Amino acid sequence: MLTKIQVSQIKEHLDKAQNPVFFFDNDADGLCSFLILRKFCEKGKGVQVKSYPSMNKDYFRKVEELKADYIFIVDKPLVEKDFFDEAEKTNIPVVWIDHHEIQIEIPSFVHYYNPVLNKTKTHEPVTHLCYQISGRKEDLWLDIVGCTSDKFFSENYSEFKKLFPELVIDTEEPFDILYKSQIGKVVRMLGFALKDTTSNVVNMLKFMIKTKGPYDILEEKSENKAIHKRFSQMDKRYTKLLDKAKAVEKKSGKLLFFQYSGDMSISSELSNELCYTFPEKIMLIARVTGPTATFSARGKGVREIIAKAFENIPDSRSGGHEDAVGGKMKSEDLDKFRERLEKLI
Ligand SMILES: [Mn+2]
Repeated sequence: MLTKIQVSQIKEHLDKAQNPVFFFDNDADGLCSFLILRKFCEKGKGVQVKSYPSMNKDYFRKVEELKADYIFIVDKPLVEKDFFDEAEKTNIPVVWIDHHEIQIEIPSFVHYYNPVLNKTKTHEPVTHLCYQISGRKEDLWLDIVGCTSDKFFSENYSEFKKLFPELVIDTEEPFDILYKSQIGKVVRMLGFALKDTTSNVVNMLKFMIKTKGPYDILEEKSENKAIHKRFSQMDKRYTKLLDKAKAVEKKSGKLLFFQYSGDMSISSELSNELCYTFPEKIMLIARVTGPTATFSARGKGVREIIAKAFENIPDSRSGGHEDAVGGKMKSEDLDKFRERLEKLI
């Protein structure tokens, strides 16, 4: 949690801002963080950050385009130094709220908030922090959505359950909520909606700012037609790939190695669900796009395993948490990489 002082400082920043821009990480935790702050202060625009792993300096153009007087960054673990240099040069205050382990030096002019730095070190999703800041009970559902997306069980779940008993299931396991409940479906719908075309995302954000509860998304109406359409399209392709991967699993040992191609990047969603279904296995889901392969890996101690398997594989990169990483490499090295993994596991 944030301290009382931190909460009041962030509120002060929101108050001072006339036209803030909110940069958010491209997942439901990032989105809900933005929405909670936006609904609270009732001003400003949201911009999804698609560059990975760090937010690059090109995003500063958005600040100029929107004539923003305040920059908020939520749930993004890395920001390029050049971006900050621009902000400092133009004297625009930056407020950065995050919950990842700190990987870079944070410029002194940036107002940085991360419960990892507090006396009692915690990692709760940024959505949860934003909900703590706003304290708006009507946004409780967004707290549940953002937390579930980041595999975190919010202590507000029982309160939400009382309000929407038909949307939840009886569990404290975020993955159960994600795959088996209606509020979990909202999380998955928003995750896919963020992968839609830029103009559809812009419309989705406009729509989401006006929403009052989960039924605004679950019940199809003219304003959310695109979200529903995207979900049914992607969910179909997703389920097909998931079934294929499950068939591969039957023939696999400790490692489930699955690769696919296509313009739809859903490796992280696939590896999460496979990891949920086969918790004792190591998952490696790779998407091949021409000369490059991106991948998502899950399983106990997988970060270290990947780092070892990457020795002698040129132009390979990976990063993330102990049990969940993403990365990329040359497609031509995939077979070699797989062999090394088999040996290591
Ligand atoms: Mn997050």
